[in-house]
Amino acid sequence: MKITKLLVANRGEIAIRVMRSAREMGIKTVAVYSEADRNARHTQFADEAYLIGPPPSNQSYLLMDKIIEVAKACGADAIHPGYGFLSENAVFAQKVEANGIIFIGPTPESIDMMGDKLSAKQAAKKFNIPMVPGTDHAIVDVAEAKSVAAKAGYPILIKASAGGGGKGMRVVNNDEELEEQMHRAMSEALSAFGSDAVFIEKFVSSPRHIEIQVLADTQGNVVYLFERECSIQRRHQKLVEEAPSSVVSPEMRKAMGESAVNAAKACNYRGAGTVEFLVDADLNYYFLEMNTRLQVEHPVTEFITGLDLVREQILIAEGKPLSFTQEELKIHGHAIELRVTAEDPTNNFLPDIGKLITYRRPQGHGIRVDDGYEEGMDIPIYYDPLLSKLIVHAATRELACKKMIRAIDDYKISGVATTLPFGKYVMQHHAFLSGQFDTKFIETYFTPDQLKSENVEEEKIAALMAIKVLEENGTATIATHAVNEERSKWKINRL
Ligand code: MV4
Repeated sequence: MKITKLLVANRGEIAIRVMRSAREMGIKTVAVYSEADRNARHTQFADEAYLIGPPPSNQSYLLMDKIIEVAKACGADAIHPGYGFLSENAVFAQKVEANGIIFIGPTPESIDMMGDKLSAKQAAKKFNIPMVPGTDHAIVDVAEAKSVAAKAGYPILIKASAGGGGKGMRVVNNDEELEEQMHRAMSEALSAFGSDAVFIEKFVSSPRHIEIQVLADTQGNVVYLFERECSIQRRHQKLVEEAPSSVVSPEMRKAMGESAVNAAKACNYRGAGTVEFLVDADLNYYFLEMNTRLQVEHPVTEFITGLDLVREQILIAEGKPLSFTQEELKIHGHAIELRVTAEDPTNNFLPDIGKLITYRRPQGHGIRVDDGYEEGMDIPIYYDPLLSKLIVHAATRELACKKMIRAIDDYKISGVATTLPFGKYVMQHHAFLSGQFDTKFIETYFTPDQLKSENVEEEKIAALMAIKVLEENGTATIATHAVNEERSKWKINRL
C-alpha cells in the first residue's frame, strides 16, 4: 500500500514535523485546526487545511468522528496522530481502520494492552523482562495488600492500573497507613480513570528514568534504537532528555534493548514505540510501561541513529519491512534536547501566556529547532505550553552540553517567560555534567533564585563596567562600546 495523502490529527511543532517527512516522501499533507489555530504554522504548512471546531481540544483536536469525516472527504488514506490528543486512544485507532484509513501507529489491541498497566505487566512477565517486586494483578482487599507489602518490604507504591505518567500513585510507608491509602488510591482511580484496579510495587527511591525506542515492522522484525535518559523532569513533565545515557554500559544497553524488543513482541507491536524503565542506584533496571506513540523526545534518537522516525513509521504503515538490522545500528555522538515551554522557571514553572515579541532561533552545525510558532504570534492558552524543542548533536556529551549553552544564548525570546534559562542552569550544573543525577534533580538542586541571582550578577558586572569606563573616558558612546566588548569577554549577553 502506498500512502498518497496524510492527515495529521495534531497541531504545533509535531504536526509540522510529521508533515515535513511526509512531504519529502511525496505524500500530500492535510492539517486540521481549531479556531485558535487559524493562522498557526501547521495550518499554513499543510497542502490543505480544514477547520474542525472551537479552541478547546474536546471540541476540536479530540473529535474522532469529525477528524475521520475530514479525512474521508478530502481523500486522505492515512492519519498520523502525533503525540497527546488521540495518539493512544484505541477507539480512535479502531474507528480510523474501520473507515478504511491507515492509522500510523500500532493496532487498537496493542494500545489497549499497554494502556492498562496490569495487562502490560502480565504480557511482559512472559518474556522474563525485569519487573519491580510486587503484583501483576489487581489488589482488592487489605489483607492481600499487607501480605504483598510484607514480601516486597516497605516503602511500597500503590499504582492505578489505568494510570500512567505518574497519575494515581501513592507511597505507603507502613502497615498502619496501608488501609486508608489503598481506599484513597482506589476511589481516586475510579473517579479519574473509571476503574478502581490498583496494584502494588516496591517503591524504588530516587530512580532514573531511562527509556528504549523500538521499531517493529509488520513482518515481525523488531529493533531497538538505544536509550534516552529522561530523568530531568518536574511533576512527571520531562524538561531535558539525552541520548545515550552516561550510566548505561554496552552490556546494560544490550540487555535493556532486548527486554524492550521483547515487550514489543509481547503485545504484537508495530511501528515506533517506547519502553520505559526505572533504573535504581545499583543500575538494576525494571519495566515500567510502554508508550504506544511517537514521543516528544524522539529527535535525540534521530540524531544518534541518523534515522527519520516519522519516515520509518510511514514505511511500516505501508507494509514495508525494516531496511536495516540491529547489527547495522550504531550510536553516533551525543544528543540533548531541551523542551522550551512558555513556563516561568523563576515562578514555580507557572504557564506564562502572551505574544512572542522577539523570536529568533539559534542556528549552526548540530542544532535542530522543532517549533510551531513565529515572531508576533500569540501562545494559545488552550493547549500544552511547549513552544519548541531545542536539540543539539555533537561528538561527545561534553561538546553537546557546550553546544546547548551556545544555542540557548543565541535563542532570543521575549514576550513570554521560557525554560531557556533553566536549560542553561542544567547544562552548567556539576551533577548533570558528571552524569550523577536522577529524577530528584530539580527537587534536590533547583531553586528559582539561582536563575535570578545569575541575572543580577551579570547585570551588576555590566553596570560596574559601564561606570568604570565612564570614569576613565567621560563619554557615553565610548562607554557603550566598551561595555559591549567587556560583555563579550565575560560572555554576558543580557542586560
Ligand atoms: C515508580 C517509582 C518508584 N518505584 N515505581 C512515575 C511515572 C510512572 N510511569 C511511574 N513512576 C514511578 N514509578 C516504583 N515501583 C517512581 C516513579 C516516579 C518517576 C518515574 C519516572 C520518572 C519520574 C518519576 C518521578 C516520580 C516518581
